[in-house]
Amino acid sequence: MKIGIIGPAAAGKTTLFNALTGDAASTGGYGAARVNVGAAAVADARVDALSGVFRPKKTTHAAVDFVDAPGVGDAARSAEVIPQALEGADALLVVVRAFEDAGVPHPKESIDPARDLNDVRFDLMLRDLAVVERRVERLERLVKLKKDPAEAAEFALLGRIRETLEEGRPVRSMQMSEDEARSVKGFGFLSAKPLLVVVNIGEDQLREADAFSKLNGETPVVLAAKLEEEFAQLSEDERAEFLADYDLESSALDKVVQAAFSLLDLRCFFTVSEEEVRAWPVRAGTIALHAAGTIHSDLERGFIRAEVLSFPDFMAAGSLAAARDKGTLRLEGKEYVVKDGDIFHVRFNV
Ligand SMILES: Nc1nc2c(ncn2[C@@H]2O[C@H](COP(=O)(O)OP(=O)(O)OP(=O)(O)O)[C@@H](O)[C@H]2O)c(=O)[nH]1
Ligand SMILES: [Mg+2]
Repeated sequence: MKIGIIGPAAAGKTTLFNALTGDAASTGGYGAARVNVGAAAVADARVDALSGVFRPKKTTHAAVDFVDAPGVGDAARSAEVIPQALEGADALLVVVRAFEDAGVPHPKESIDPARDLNDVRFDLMLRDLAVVERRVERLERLVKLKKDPAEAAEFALLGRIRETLEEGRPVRSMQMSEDEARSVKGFGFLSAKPLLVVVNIGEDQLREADAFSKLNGETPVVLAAKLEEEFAQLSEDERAEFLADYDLESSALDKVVQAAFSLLDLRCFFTVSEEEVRAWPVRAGTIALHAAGTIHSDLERGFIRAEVLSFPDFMAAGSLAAARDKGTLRLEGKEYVVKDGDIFHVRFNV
């Protein structure tokens, strides 16, 4: 799963990226058309508990990939670099700035997160409109010449998309059939992607964080990216003291990752052994056959059955053998819909 970080210049995108991924990409280089890529582990106490039981050589938490794009706003850059970096993203994370700092000039020379969020939404739609128009122009001639039904259908769909965008609504607000949704995916429309909003506050605003709990109809995650960046660089021992200093209960980074997870409607299943305990994120509604395929294509090809056990049932039994004896370990077929927290073992034959 990949999330693109976007927002106005100097909003703190790279700072948040560093905090999330534990990287140290250089911040403050406004205007640099540099794209950073990194991963954040998804904290999950269940994985830690399973790891405690199996004591595996390796423990792998689910991960979310983040792509840190340069600031939107500069027309030339937003037309080229940003879409390329973001087209493959499953969702977009918009960082808007609430922190005041005279040393960090805002491109619009005033601090207004609601305005900035609207600007970003607008930029995304504008860019999609340009994509639609280029494609429509090419198709218009083809449709007249060849009368190909697939092209005619695409032409009609693009017409609807154009209308939606011209009315100021994002592509994701449209009702679409499965086929239409698939073809829209191919265009990489940015306003079709789910949007997660982060308001970046200054450390002096921690007490006023509630003021941003609603922003233009969105429910953003409010955090101080610079503090989170510092926090991410600390050792376990130093962290508690750091949180106490700022009167914080916990880092907000988990909230960002959790919000991304629920935005994309992801569930985690687990595989367990002495070799590795691992969490696998899949979309809600994923069937056992496809879950097997995310582990390895051989498991999907040669799928026979899956042994499935819920995390609480496993912990209650204490071991796989005990769960089998108690009858809480079940056999499921290809069509079984994987649930969050399932422990999963595929029987296969290739
Ligand atoms: N005071 C203060 N400064 C911050 C905060 N967050 C980020 N900054 C600073 O703002 C500057 C810009 O931060 P970046 O993370 O580089 O911003 P960006 O959105 O990646 O900027 P571009 O990539 O140029 O669009 C850096 O000097 C950061 O240290 C904050 O919460 N408070
Ligand atoms: Mg940056």
